[in-house]
Amino acid sequence: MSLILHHYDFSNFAEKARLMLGFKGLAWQSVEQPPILPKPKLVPLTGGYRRIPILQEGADLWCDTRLIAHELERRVPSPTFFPDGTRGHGEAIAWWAEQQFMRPSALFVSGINADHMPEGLHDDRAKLHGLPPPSIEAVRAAAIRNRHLVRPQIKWLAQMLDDGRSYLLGEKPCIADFSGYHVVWFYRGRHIDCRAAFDPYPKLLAWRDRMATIGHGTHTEMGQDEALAVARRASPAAPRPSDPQEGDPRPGERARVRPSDNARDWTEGEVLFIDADEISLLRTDPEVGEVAVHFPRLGYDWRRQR
Ligand SMILES: N[C@@H](CCC(=O)N[C@@H](CS)C(=O)NCC(=O)O)C(=O)O
Repeated sequence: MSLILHHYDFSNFAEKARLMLGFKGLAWQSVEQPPILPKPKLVPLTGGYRRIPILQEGADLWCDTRLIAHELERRVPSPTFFPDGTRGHGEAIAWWAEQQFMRPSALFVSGINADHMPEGLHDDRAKLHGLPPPSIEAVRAAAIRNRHLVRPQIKWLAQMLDDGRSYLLGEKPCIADFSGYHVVWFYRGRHIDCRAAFDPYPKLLAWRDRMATIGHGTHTEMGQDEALAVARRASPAAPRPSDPQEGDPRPGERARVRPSDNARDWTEGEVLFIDADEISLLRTDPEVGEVAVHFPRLGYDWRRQR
């Protein structure tokens, strides 16, 4: 297994992936990608998909940390992200954390740090969500509005730990912990640190520190060109048997996929694998040849390509 993670330091979703790799005790190769477009050494691999992190092995690319979690689980079942009795709760809490708790947290932290974020980041993120470039005043004002959206959600997270349990759903970490943790992690280490938001909740702080000790596993640096060369030298792995759902495109048909939350750019290709949880497209790029790009179904749209 030779896993490559495309990421950048301050990406919280990347922090989730790094911690998941650490939890599974994996060694991986680290490819640093830019936090804003253009991403000329990433897009040849994924087509239109530009988000971070991406997991690569040879000529296979997994988009989205939900799918990355399942892929890592398939390879290294123990320790599991889904201890007995936690699966439904774990996935649902993860979905809440990443779909409801994350965006106001990002707007709050970036708003507080409006004057100190990397050049071009506010414009890039607005564009990512289909919005015009915001004024610095609008970014600052968003902090205040979103403070009121994050407060009750921080409290929910703290309340999950009220009875003294070590992790959100018991004595072992599960997928909910990884998904809640990276949102909390995002509050740290900016020009203006926002971690004081958690100060009223000592059990939450102890949980956060417990999660941090999982670490990132062992990794070595790899250049962007080398990752492209790895893909070029390899062929996509043989897919598992597909299980198309009603109305789904069949393997061999052409389709396109993109995140369903305002993302503009589609990844296009031939369906290689499809079931209720995943859709994989085979695409050919002049720089890397044939690659398989894997997406989760939840949170992503697809269309048939005529
Ligand atoms: N649902 C995705 C979300 C990934 C995501 O939004 N990542 C952010 C960075 S934390 C991103 O890529 N933002 C745009 C960019 O970096 O170009 C996942 O779980 O991987």
